[in-house]
Amino acid sequence: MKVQTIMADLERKHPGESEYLQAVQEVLESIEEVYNLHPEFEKAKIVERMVEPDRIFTFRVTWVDDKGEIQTNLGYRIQFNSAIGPYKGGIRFHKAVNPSMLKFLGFEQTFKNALTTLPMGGAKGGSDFDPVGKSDAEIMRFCQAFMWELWNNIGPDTDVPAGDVGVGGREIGYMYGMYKKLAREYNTGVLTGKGMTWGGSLIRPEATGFGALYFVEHMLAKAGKSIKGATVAISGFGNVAWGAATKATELGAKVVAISGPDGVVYNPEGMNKEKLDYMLALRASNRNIVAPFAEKFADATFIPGKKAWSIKCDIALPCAFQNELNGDDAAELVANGTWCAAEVSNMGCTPEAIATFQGAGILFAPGKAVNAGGVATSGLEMTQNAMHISWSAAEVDSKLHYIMESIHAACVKYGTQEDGYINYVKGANIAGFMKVAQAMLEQGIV
Ligand code: 2IT
Repeated sequence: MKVQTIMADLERKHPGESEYLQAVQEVLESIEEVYNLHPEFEKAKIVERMVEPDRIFTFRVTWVDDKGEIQTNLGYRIQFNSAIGPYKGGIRFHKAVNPSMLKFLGFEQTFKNALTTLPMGGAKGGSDFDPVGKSDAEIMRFCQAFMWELWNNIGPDTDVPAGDVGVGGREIGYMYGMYKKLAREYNTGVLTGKGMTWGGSLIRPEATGFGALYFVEHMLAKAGKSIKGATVAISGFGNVAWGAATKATELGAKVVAISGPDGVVYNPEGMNKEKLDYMLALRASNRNIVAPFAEKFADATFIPGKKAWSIKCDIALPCAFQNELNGDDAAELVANGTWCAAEVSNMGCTPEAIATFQGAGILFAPGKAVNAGGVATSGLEMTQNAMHISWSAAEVDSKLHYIMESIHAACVKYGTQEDGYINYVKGANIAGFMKVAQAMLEQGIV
């Protein structure tokens, strides 16, 4: 396998799909060496088959807004790879959603899910529907219209969607309600991230952020460092940012920044319960601005137009969107003394940013390892649904701990370089790839 040849072919077939091509290139560069040691992979054309989704559903979603006007959006579900389990992955509602974005996310999801130790394939879905400023009734009508199209292509053993950017517990509720009506079955396992009274799992809302911090703890311990007393800059202020901020604070770190599309909140005193609760209220307000945080808390300052990476910190945690931390941001962080960066968002860092962090020899770990606790806990939700039981929060949390520890160990196993530096990007990509490739090989040409 030659990365350049495969990439040239993909660029020709999928011109302009920049996020998708970026995600594929990163994985191929990581695995090239190992792959070429396995002629059986080459013979079965594993890479050529793995880079293309199994199938893509594209559909029109028409709904009526509060003014009585008819709105039309595009909906997608990308079933990427089912070698190790049913398709599994979130649904993103964001105005910039397009096939390239969802293909990158579905591709990443395949390897991430393989890392979780659980049997889940990779998928992603979403819509260019923009939830910002929409009323609750509009959100409900949109979710219902979206599910009306999707319901027949998903199922507890087929494809199990969940939340992502713009899709939280409320949206999953509206989608599940419509699914149940159309399917005429109480198939709780068809979606994850459900409410606690109807099949949801304790700890799922916290899992992505908590799991990320468990991973960071392992990474720091391996490097002989501790999170206690460290300053942490977090981008975003949604569910994932909230989970990360909550656990970081609990572990004794000081969260000195959160951010939104409007700018960054500098929060030198760190978080407390009231501030963490307010983050959730701010997100639920659906306005997508973080500035009100600094109006409410006198010790915090809002800096318009700036990113979280302009704030001096020990640990940087991108928790918002892909490519939100670029090469210049990474250089600024390194110059300000940052010694650890972990992607909590999917592909939160550009390739230039990753090269800058790794070049500076600081700790860096990729989203598909760091944020895998979210989908892993979705997997635990599926297990509970299949068994018709609910585990306690302590039980789910202990399983999440074990999973994050396993993912960290897999990264170390495959990513430790001769000079001792742990290349977590390479480690995560190789570990995820080997599992999926082996399964594809054993299942023949399908
Ligand atoms: O990116 C992700 O891993 C998610 N949005 C969660 C997917 C899931 O199925 O829980």
